[in-house]
Amino acid sequence: MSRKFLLLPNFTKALPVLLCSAGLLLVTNQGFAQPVMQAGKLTSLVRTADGIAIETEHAHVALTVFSPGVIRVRMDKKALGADFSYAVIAKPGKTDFQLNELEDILVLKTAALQVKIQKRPFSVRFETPDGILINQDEPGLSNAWIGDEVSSYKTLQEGERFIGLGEKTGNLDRRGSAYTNWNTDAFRYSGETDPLYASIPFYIGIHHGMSYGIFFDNSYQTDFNFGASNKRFSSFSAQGGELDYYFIFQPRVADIIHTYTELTGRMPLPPLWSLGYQQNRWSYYPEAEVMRIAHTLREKKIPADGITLDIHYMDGYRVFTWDKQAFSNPRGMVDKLADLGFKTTVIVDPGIKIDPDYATYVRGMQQNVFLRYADGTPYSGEVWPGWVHFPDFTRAATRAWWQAEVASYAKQGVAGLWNDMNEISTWGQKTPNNILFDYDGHITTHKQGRNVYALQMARASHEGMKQATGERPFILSRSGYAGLQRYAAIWTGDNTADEEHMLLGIRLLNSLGLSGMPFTGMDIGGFTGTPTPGLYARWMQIGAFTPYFRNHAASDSRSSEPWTYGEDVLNISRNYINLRYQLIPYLYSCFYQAATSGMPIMRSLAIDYTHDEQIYSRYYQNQYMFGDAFLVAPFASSKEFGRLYLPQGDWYDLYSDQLEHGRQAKALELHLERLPVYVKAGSIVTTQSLIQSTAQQPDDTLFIHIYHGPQGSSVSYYEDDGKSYDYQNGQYYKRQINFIPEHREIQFGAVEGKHTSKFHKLKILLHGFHDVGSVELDDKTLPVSMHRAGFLGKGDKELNLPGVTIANSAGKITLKY
Ligand code: NBV
Repeated sequence: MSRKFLLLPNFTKALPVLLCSAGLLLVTNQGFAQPVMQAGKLTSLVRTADGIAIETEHAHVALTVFSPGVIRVRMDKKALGADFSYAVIAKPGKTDFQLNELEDILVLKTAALQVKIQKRPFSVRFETPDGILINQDEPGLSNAWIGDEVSSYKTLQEGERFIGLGEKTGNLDRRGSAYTNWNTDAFRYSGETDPLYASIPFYIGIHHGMSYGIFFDNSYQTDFNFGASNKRFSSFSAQGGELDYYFIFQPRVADIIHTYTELTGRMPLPPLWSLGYQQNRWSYYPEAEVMRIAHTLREKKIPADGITLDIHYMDGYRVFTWDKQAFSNPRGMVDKLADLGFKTTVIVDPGIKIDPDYATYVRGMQQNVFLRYADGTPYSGEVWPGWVHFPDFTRAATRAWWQAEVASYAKQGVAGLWNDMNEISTWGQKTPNNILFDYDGHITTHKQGRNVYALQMARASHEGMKQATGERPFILSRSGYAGLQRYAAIWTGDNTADEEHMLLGIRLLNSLGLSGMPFTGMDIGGFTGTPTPGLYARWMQIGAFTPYFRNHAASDSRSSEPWTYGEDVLNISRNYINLRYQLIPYLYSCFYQAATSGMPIMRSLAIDYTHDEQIYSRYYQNQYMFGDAFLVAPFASSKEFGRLYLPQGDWYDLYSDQLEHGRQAKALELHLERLPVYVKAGSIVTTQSLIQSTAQQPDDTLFIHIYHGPQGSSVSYYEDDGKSYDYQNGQYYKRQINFIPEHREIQFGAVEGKHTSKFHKLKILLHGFHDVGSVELDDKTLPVSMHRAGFLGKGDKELNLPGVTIANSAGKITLKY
């Protein structure tokens, strides 16, 4: 269908003109032609099983009630297409709603919100059940098309803030900024670069003590404007496809993330080893070098779980092959690493070398797996191996081929697949738009396919490893789209060794966490460039408080293992890696929480302290919670003083147990050996004895640190075998631990699940409790003795804490103090 728009140089002076071959031009009140087309007046409506179908003068609309707090809005100029999404896995639940038609508006009401649909012209307004405005289409602009580009314009609310949108540079509060989603290999990106590698078109708006989420499920290039260059609206637009968004209204930001991850899925439990320290380099080779790194980590008593092989392990960068000279016996090497307690992860790039002697390529051609132009010729792009074809991962048969190829790695004992260059990245960085993507039977072009390419590659990698090993795979991806959390962890690509980049990395991870991706990491130490020893040390400390703890460096950087920056830096790095390994019981329970609720592990303060305006300030926006208990305050290593903000509540200095009151800013004297970390009063933190890798059993005592505070807290402590899917059949160990200060009680709920805990004893350590001489367990009185404990082990100023050790029995345990 051809459309002709007459673009007039000066609309207001123009004569009324209507040039319209397809009825797509509007005539405004003033009578001039409009190249921006809105839906126009509502012409009909039908109540459907789960919402309303609406026709307007120029659009087809469907509103679906997913749940009381989730309304999906779909709109197109043409009849709505097949309902297909790579991101959304939920189906609308049976939800009660009322529909009232009034003269000018339709009111759709659920238990959580009401949607007022204005009829003339059509526009949507979301309100609380008692009529408080949450979000509305900006009157006069509403939802509109400019050619194929579709946009929704929302009235900017007074004081409105915007957070999330995945891997985006800039500030925590995105007000005043605009962003594009178009997966890009952003080598050496800066603090302003946009777009980066991954697209997650989901954000959270905050105003007047409320918060809501909008997930715009459209994989074309999308653009988000949060009041940049205008003060009238926030908006989201796509270069094609439908306006298809989910409006989420929940009381708290955490609930919005919970709901968003109900829609797009949650991270499955990862293998335990992937929570350990990962040593990377572009590239460790040959085998002798890999083994030297592994042995040195062990000799220097630097705990670690993973060694990663970058592109040089391959034969001429051909994925699924090994360089026979450098790695004559891959299985043998992987086994030797396993004996030392290491898991091996290998990099895989999507580009398959065009080489008739390369079996993967040959099978790919036979099975017709590659992306093609409309004339049937496979697309060739140039990347590491030379000219390559790219698998069309949006096609089921291609994913099946990839899964079969991936099995070769599983056979060699490889445990992790690192999916790189999957934006798609090529030399020239301009993948042609006329390449066709299967899009699982909804054939489309690169324009719609690009942003979901990495998501589908991660899916195939995940399924392939899962099938081949029967165990939980570890997949790391550079690029992605909403829903990536179901298949992979993500890291923030090629960062730079400077202080600002380290802090930017924290905001990127926090933003990813707000956007449903809990398993995140960055190249600790910086990918390009050389960090100062101080920066390296500070970054390693922060790395210990990130979900995926990976040290990495580019091929032309100096090596970046913890021992390469001198003895002091080695000690600092080791101290914090040790701390990380002691925190594994706590951390694994955080991962369990992420897997079951979507709650990220690294949490922007905007999650728990949403309406405290201080946390958005430039000074404090990098602070974050690591799980429920720890507040991490990252500062550039070059600084001697820092400004800290402690939000509401009381806080303990992790190292000294000194109590600080919240809702106050503080000047901090900074020391390189200490990353400022605080523990929220009332918290429960579980730790274990130091181990050198998760393959090693800790001592049989689980330490339970209780931090006194008026609110107390409740946590789900979780364990399983850390590798298989048996937990899905009840082989897990879970119990609730409650600290109830008003009853002076610490309770352990009865154990759920059939797995046996690693720990036979529980040592309860009391922080900030005064005058506790004994505790009561059942009818017995147990004396409390003093225990030396310190989070940084030897050399740290150790704390002297009252504590008691009891048997870890499976029934309910109540301790009274
Ligand atoms: O495979 C080499 C690198 C890798 O080390 C890095 O982590 C990726 O982000 N890869 C990019 C390709 C080349 C980057 C210049």
